[in-house]
Amino acid sequence: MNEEHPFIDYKQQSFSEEETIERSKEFYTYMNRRRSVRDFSDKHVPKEVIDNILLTASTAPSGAHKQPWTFCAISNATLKSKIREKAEIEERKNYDGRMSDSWLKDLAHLGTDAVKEFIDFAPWIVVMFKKSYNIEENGEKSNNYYVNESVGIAAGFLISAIHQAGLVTLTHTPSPMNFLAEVLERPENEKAFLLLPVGYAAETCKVPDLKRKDLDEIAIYFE
Ligand code: IYR
Repeated sequence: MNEEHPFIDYKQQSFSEEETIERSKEFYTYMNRRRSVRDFSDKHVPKEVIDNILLTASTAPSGAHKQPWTFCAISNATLKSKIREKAEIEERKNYDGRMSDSWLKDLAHLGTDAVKEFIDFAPWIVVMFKKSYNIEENGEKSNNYYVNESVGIAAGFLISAIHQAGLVTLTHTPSPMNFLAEVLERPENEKAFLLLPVGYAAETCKVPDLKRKDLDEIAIYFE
C-alpha cells in the first residue's frame, strides 16, 4: 500500500460457529443439487438475469485483477443456429474419429453425441472468451497473468450464479472452438474458453445417474 495505491477498509460479515456450520452445510446441499443439463425449455429468461450472472462471474479473483475475460451473451436465433451448425460440424468429427476409443468409452455414461440442439433451444448462449493479453486503446499490447486459472474460476462463479437463479447450464466445449471467435468477431487477443447454454430445464429433463466422490476420496487433512 502507498499513496498511489490506497487501500480501503473491508469487513466480511461473519457468523457464530453454529451458524457458520449451518450456512456451509446449506450451501453445499444447494450446490450438490446442481446438474449439467442438456434438455432445455425455451422459456424466456430476462436479459437482466443474464446481466446479473455475468456481473457475478466477473467478481471472480484474477491475476493482478486484470479480469481477462469477455462474455458474449447470445439470444439472437439466427446467430444461435449458425453457432450450432458450426459446433456440430466439429463435434461430428470428434465423435466420428477424432476422439480416441477410450475417450468415447469414458463419455458413454453421459449419453452425449454430436447433436447439440440445446444451442438453438436454450434462450441464451454465453460464450466465455479468455484474453491471453490486452490490446490497449493506443494499440499496444499488455500482459494478463494466470489467464486459464482466472477464467476457470470465473466460469465456476458463473455456473454457481446460474444455479442460484434457478436456471441450468452445461459446460460445452466444442473443440476446436476457433469458429466462435470468427462468428462473434472477437479480436485476435480473445480465445473461446467455454460455451454455456443458459435457461430453464425442460419439464421432461433427465440427467445421468451420477454419484459424486466422498470426502475421503477428494480431501486429505493434515491436522
Ligand atoms: N465436447 C464433446 C464431448 C464431451 C467431452 C467431455 I470430456 C464431456 O464431459 C462431455 C462431452 C461434447 O460436448 O459432446
